[in-house]
Amino acid sequence: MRLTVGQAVVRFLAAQHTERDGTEHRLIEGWFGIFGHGNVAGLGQALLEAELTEPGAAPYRQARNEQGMVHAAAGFARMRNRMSTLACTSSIGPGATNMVTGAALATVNRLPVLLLPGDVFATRVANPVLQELEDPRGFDVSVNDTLRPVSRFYDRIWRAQQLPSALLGAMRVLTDPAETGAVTLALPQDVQAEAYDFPDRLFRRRIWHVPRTLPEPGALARAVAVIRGAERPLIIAGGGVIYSEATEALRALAEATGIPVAETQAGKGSMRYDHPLALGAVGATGTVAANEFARDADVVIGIGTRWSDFTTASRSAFADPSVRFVNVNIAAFDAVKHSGEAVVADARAALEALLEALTGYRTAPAHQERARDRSAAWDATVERAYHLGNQPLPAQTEVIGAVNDAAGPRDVVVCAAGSMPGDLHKLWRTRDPKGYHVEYGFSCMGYEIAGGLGVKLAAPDREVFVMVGDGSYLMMAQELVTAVQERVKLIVVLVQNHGYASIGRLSASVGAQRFGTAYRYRDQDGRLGGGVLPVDLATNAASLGATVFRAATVPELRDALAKARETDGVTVVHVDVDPMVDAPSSESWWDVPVAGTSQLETVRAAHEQYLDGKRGQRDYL
Ligand SMILES: Cc1ncc(C[n+]2csc(CCOP(=O)(O)OP(=O)(O)O)c2C)c(N)n1
Ligand SMILES: [Mg+2]
Repeated sequence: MRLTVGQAVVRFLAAQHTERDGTEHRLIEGWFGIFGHGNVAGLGQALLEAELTEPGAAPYRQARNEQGMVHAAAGFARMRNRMSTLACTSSIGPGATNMVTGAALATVNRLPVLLLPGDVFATRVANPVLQELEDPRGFDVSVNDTLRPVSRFYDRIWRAQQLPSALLGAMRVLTDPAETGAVTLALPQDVQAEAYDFPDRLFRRRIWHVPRTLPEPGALARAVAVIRGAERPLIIAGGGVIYSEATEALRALAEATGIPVAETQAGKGSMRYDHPLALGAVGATGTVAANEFARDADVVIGIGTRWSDFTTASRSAFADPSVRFVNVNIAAFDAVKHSGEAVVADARAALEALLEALTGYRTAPAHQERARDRSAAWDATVERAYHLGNQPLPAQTEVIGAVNDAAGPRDVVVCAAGSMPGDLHKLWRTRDPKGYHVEYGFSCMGYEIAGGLGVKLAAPDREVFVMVGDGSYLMMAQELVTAVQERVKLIVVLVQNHGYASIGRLSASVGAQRFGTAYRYRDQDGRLGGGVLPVDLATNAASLGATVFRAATVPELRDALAKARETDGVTVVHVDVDPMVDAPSSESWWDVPVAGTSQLETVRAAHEQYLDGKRGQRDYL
């Protein structure tokens, strides 16, 4: 079949599917793209042709920023448990490098996204082309090489003949649960437009089977032996539980064995918040309940977690000197962490195998009663935080409470950076495995709205509440326009506290006096300590086409959220909060090194405290 490389890519991707448990999905459900000379005549032309001749085969959407479109694809893929994603095409140069942050986010979070940046001429007949960075050391280097370290698969198609093997290699990585992340195929702009006789077989319908890899019997037996010897075991559920649709299997195992469950950021929602064995969030942004169980645990069973520093409280959370780990993970890389008994397997398959192999094992009733007791006590803490009655401005925890009350059981909360992810991790009452979507692998300011757009595209039947701070909003709000254009319904809760409250708090904790973290005018003394800036983000959102409600009090906020539910399109609910009111403490720690010497007393005091914290840090070897 004679096609351009661009046309071949579009046709090939439309024929790719995934399958798990007998259900098929389209792998690439659609496209985002921003056109420039690097892709307008190649993929741009091909997408037009597809839209005109085969509607639905390759639905195309505009974006406003290439980073934003990759975030949307990542949000989409996460919402679909990695069975489907979106393709993103960019021009060359800045269009391509704008995708680097999005690619890193996807790879850190192990979310499949397919990136198709344009690239410089393969023929080099007129180089340097516009936006080409010339490297005197070699002409095969381009800015797209910056995507290489943040991609799990990267190839550049210098010749049309290379396309079939590159496409097949890309699909394998996209659909492999252990390897997935950003996948990049760089497409030189002349090659994109070049016609070539591709074999028809390339375009046949293909199904990529996503395996439920079974645990190796020896590994399972070793893990079971460790668990059977445990008196105070704790399960830590990570994102793998949710991606593998293993939440029912997890509940069954917890109930059969009486092992309580704590959750990472990506794993939140693995258990309903009100299950008697659910301890909620663990680690630096955890609940006091989960952190108490973590401190005492003799065996910690991680399922689908990569043990980030937030989860382990920088390796201080698990304090029993002889604590042992069991790690169920599809990626061997994660399964061997903390010298754990490694069970390299699909989470659901492993949980089902553990359920059978642990027959007869049960924790002491006191262990289960303590779990019920501590999680009930934490929920009372949450209830108080939801209804603080702070004056004159509401506390952020009250905003979270109002949004939680406004959200139905299946609705989704989306967030990524600032002080809200930690507060949500502790306080959000999750009732559905897909109801909590906080990107905290990369914690990327600017993910919120773009990612929320992807979430809503993936789950149009759920209400999506995007919670975004003023700092993140100012970094990337432009995909609001994409949502307006596509008539996507989004409810954005814009939490204004005039600066980086989270980093202000962190700065104070390292003795750095909130330096450079508030949005303030420069004062007479030359420092950023003047008045609050006259920034009106509600008007900004309205100017982008959103319906805007301003809420000054919690009752007004609740009212605005109810109205937002009834409003089509994009709604932004703007609320001012008091940045100085903290969420309830996690009674935990996070390792952020403090200056070892300073003329400032605040720093010297913080350093003493830091050394104190370091004493609780372990190596889990
Ligand atoms: C792209 C990016 N740059 C910097 C940071 C570091 N950072 C984390 S939170 C934060 C401030 C976020 O401000 P805002 O959205 O207003 O939330 P708040 O802290 O006020 O709750 C910064 C600068 C980041 N996470 N991402
Ligand atoms: Mg802020």
